[in-house]
Amino acid sequence: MKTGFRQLVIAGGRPAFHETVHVGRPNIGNRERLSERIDDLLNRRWLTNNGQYVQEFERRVADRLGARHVIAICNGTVALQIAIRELELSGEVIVPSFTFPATVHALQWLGVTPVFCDVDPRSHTLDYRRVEALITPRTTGLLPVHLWGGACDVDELSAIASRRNLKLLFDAAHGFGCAYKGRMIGNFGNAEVLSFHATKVLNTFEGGAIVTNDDDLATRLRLVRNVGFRALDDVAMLGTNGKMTEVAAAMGLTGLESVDEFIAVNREHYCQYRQELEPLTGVKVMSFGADERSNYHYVVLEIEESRAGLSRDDLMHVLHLENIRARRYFFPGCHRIAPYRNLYPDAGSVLPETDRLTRSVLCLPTGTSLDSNDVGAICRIIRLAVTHAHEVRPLVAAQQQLLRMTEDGKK
Ligand code: T4K
Repeated sequence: MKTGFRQLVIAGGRPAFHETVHVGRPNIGNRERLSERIDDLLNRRWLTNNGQYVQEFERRVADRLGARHVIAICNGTVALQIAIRELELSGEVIVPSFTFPATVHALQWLGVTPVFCDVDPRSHTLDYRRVEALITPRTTGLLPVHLWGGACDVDELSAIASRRNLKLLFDAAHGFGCAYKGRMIGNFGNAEVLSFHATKVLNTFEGGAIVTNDDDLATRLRLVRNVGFRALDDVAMLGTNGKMTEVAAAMGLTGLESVDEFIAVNREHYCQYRQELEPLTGVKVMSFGADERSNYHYVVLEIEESRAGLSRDDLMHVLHLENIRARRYFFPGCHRIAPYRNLYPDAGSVLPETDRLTRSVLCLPTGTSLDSNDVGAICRIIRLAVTHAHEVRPLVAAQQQLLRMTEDGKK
């Protein structure tokens, strides 16, 4: 247990963790149940193409969300692409830059121009107050992102979409098990897209789903997912292969049986982080709104450099030395990555909040692979780093300079 500054690796100590601690290690449910399901699907020799586990998974997710249709897809990115296409989004779509690149890539992939909008400082989600100024005659929709286990300003965004006759697609990759004003995420807009990637609260190894209460849309989505096939030798429309496999659905069904425990563990870790880090100046654990029910998927720190005495990147450096792989999602912001930084070089001028967050946000490890001792150890390291910020900063700067010189020497 680290009790003094000199025990930190940055000051010459030994790493707190022998094995790397990650932000998003997979939550794994009952292995025996999973093995039984895998044996069963192997025995039946039915591995994909809308098999019985996929159908059961879709039913169970729909029941949990109280939604009419859940269309399971091979991953969240392809689910976004299929939904964007079937909602006939074209021209321009308003989207945050403060998101995982997949959100924006899905638009660009289909030839739709992403128009970056700034985010709300509290929720980090699309700032509805800035949306209308970005609407042009070419705008066909909004693509807000429910982030971290919180929700967007759903009511305001829905009102804008209906007033301006725009489609509304939510990226709900982080949103499984969350609710907004008592209604489960999955039920808003024209459709919502979930991710079941390995790092998500509920995982299917890789996976995703489109959730909608629109019957016609759901019918088309099912056809598109299956290369447009309506029946044997009968292709009804242009499609792609977005099918979820049976083994993925087996993992999802098994995870669903334990997902409330996963969320409970996340919540405990979140509360512990908040309690232990609250006294620190310039360090804030992001909170969720009173209207929301969270899955506490991500623990998000905001470091205010001028008050904390050290930057987000200084703190990340300290944590990485301790084998704690804290992540600076979504650095540097989509508007600063390829191809957008060249396509839209001026986008940053209207994204001050996004730029602030990409400099100040740090995601901390959580999930069922950690226990409260691990969380306590991480908090102690953060506390030692912040309370000794004036000593940490020059040490980080010196190490980084050494690293740069070594790298230059290699060139
Ligand atoms: N929209 C949003 C808002 C999203 O956040 C995402 C994905 C999407 C759309 C697209 O959905 P998918 O197409 O992915 O279904 C990770 C995830 O790969 C990605 O799914 C997620 N968002 C994003 C926020 O995080 P990376 O590049 O940080 O992944 P990676 O490989 O560094 O994994 C994160 C941590 O988890 C690592 O520190 C290692 C650990 N890990 C990872 C895997 C895969 C494990 O311990 N075991 C594993 O099996 O993107």
